[in-house]
Amino acid sequence: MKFIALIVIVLAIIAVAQLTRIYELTSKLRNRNETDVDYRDNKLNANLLLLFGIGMFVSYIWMIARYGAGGNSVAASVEGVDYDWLFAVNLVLISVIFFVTNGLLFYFAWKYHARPGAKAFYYTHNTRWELAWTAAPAAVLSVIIVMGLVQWKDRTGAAGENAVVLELYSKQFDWAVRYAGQDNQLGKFDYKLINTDNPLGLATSATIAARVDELKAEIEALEIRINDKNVVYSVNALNEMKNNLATKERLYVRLLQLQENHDPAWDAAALDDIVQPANIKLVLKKGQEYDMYFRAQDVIHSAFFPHFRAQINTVPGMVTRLKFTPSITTREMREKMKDDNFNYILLCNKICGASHSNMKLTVEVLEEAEYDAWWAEQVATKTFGNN
Ligand SMILES: [Cu+2]
Repeated sequence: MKFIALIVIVLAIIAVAQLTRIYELTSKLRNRNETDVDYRDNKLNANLLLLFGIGMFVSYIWMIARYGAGGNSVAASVEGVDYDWLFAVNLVLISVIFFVTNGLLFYFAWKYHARPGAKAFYYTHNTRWELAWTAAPAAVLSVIIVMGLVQWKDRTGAAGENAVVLELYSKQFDWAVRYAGQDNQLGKFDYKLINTDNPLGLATSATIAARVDELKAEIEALEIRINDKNVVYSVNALNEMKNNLATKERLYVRLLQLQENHDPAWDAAALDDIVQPANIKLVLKKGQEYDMYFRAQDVIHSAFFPHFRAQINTVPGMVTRLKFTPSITTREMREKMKDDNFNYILLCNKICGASHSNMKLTVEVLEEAEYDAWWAEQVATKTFGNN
């Protein structure tokens, strides 16, 4: 099918080229220069331009009617309703300006096409008009930007007292979730502590000690290999091992500093955190405000919750945050959309590598009672901090 379409396109291009050639030859036969433009050509072009303009308006209206003016579902968060309102204001404004300016553009091009004997009116400029069409858009844009900033401040500003804290940890190519536990406080972390037992690098006296031991063992093993007189290494292999050793030794010094500066009183906040490894799901409670913190391990990702109308970049080396309040449970949304398989999702919205398109997490919004049951189960089966 695609191949046939391609052939049709190629043939159409050849046909147009041939037609142009024929046109040039007939012009020559009629002793007429093909670069001459006469009244008939102008009129034809003016009519075609008007037709194109009308076609563009019709397709715009058709697309809005067919696909809707914005998102593909109702907003599923309290804040999303405000977002949709702002989006609608923008769309109405843009549409009105689009129809007025483009309507005039195509109409004038049609009405004032060149005619025999008609001479163009020479008009250089009008300061008053130029001022007007610079100031008016600037004023309108300022209003839109301020309205956007007000919403941005609301979405990223301080969360309410009862907001539940959680963390989303992004890396190529998945999302892990950390719930703050009973104290609603996320424990400290440090990237140097990341290993298979501690994928989010949580900092407790135990994880730091374990990592110090682990790194010490790695350094010793590497030293033994480098000094092994029974093996002859190539210069490259030896250099690589030495570089690797130097890196590990630097890291070791930093870890000892971390250990020295760590206050064991901080452990409690981390020990009750519930860490869920990548690709499980994010479970939220309806009507609960969430204060979400985001981290990235490798490159910049972007946390995008399309149904909650929320998005924020996740950046290596810094913590970003966002808040929203889910207002519709997954079950209610399935009924609304008449789709039993519907699920809310968290997507990565920053092209972050080869498998970027797979980087998503299911989000489930539950009623309070269901959520409490789920939460009790998580607390009972949690592994981090219990060993
Ligand atoms: Cu990503």
